[in-house]
Amino acid sequence: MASETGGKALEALTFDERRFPPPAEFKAKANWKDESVYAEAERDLEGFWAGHAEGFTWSKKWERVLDWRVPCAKWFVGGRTNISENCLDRHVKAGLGSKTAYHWEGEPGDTRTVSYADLLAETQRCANALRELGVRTGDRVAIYMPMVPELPVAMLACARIGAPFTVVFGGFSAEALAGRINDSGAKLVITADGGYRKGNIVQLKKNTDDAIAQTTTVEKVLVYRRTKHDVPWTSGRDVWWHDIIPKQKAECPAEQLDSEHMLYLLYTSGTTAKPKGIVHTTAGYMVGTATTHKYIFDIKPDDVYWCAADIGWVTGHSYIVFGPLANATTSVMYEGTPDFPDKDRWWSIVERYRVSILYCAPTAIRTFMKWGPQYPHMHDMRSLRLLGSVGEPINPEAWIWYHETIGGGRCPIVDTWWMTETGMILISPLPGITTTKPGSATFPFPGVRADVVDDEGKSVPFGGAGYLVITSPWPAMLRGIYGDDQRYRETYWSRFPGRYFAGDGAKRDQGGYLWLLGRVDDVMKISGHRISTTEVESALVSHPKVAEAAVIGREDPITGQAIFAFVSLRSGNEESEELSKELREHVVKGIGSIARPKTIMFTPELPKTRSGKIMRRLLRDIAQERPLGDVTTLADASVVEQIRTASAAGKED
Ligand code: 7RM
Repeated sequence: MASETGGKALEALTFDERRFPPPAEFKAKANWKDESVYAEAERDLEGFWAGHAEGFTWSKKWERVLDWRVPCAKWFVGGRTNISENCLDRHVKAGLGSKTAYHWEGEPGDTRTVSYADLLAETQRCANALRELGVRTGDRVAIYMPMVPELPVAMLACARIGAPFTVVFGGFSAEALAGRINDSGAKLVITADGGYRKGNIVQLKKNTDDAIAQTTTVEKVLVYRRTKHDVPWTSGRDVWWHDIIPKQKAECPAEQLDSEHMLYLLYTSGTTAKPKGIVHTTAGYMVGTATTHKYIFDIKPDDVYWCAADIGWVTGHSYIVFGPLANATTSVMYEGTPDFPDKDRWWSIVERYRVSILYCAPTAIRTFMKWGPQYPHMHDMRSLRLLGSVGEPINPEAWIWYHETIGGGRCPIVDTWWMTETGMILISPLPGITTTKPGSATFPFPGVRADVVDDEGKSVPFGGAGYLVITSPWPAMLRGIYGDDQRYRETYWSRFPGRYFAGDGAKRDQGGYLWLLGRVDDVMKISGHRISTTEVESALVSHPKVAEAAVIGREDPITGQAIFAFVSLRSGNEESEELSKELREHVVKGIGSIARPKTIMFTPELPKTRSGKIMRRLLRDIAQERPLGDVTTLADASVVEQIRTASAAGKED
């Protein structure tokens, strides 16, 4: 144990009472080492962000930094720029063409090294091909691809011609893809024959075909060949990547776009069954992701940075693609799972590429803890100098394990809080400045303002808990929900007028440190993936044998939360193991494998209040086998007994 605060005296402290100041050697070289940066940003928030925007290439400089009419923000108003140009051309022009952008590794073990010059050439060819396929500025493109370099290429090519894209995670089902194509009105889908996952092939092309059968807007399908297995083909509509891309010119000047031009849509779960298309625009997103990436991860020219998320989630958009490329970073990109072919795959990658910065989710860390330290210990991981965490609260025990076993006790940990909607990290330590506390995301990034408020919206004094709100606009903030302005206003801006309501509970300790406590709404976090209870419920009740369903997230030691579904059947149907399996697969078909319920409990009735509201608190208590709280508002008290009996009968898998 090598933390500066380490030593015998501290061993008596519980995990979360320990303090980790930045190691002196780290601080000495840190991009930010002086805490005056907080006060400076606070003095002139717009000036602070404008300062960070200066370094980018603009074909027309902005006239005003911010136009804020609650809840509509415009950043760098009047400016014209292109994020693809800023991520690629700018660096190649500066002489970095031969620098590696991605060390890519496929799950089967194949590897590719992609330089900035390669990425620029391929992006320009792809952009020209998109145009040949009829895509114009403003047209939407859906991207449903495995983790191959052609995925960032596709995103950068869309950005280059100003075609907003929506990346759909490869683990989502055909149904889920269809919903996103329909909502966005995409006219092109970019996909692959398949992708590798745990040694199996994910049927991306087949799912795409099944999805398109439920849509009307798609004109062409561009297909990258990854797995080389036979796939269904619609001639006239489907086009192979290798037939159209190589013949394109490797020059395609970047379209100069308004700062507020829509860059992408990313669908995320809210409290209803229909995912929201979160709108992100160009310039503010670029400045926000690049700046947070540079200072939170302390990026240096020779770093090898690895964000182990999937690009299908916002973490991959902001911190595998746009943030790192904007900073000319060398990244590792890995296609597959951590246990293929064996449980040391990640650590083998860290060793072989000399990874210096690793960014991943607590659920991964807890999985590695469960597998045991022998796997990281098989490899030389002394190249690591900084670790990051994202996606859910990290429990202090996992934090300490990460620090000791992965970081060798020498690497600061940045616990980064943010959301699909925020586009960029908003709350995080600065590794050369902040003394961290395991389990706390610490403080808002400079230029970001947050508060913890009570039900009335009053700021909670230090030491108290409440709801997290963001009190000033930030550059990468969402600009709306695609096609649903009303829902945008209601979801984020109506609970505490003028302030952004994140949907997370938070505690602020006496030192002002923020501790995120998880969602306060019906959104679950399963292995860091955001899924709404209503979404799973509606998938369940779409099964002909299901009368009613109630879904809750039950605490889980590895995945944070696990999906627990209470199901009552239509009369005439028998509960059985088989039906339970069938229902699970039904949910997978409707949403994707990430939403497969871990437990299905059949119950004759669901507990409801007299007004007919399902009592979720009670269901949570039952699922977690806690003593039941107040049941006096129940319409039918015998229901609890019935569920208890069902639960005693052991209907879990
Ligand atoms: C990046 C991402 C957002 C929700 C958010 C939180 C939870 C994310 C942390 C965290 C505690 C963290 N986007 N969350 N990061 N909770 N500490 N460091 O996850 O849109 O998919 O989810 O994730 O509840 O509201 S997301």
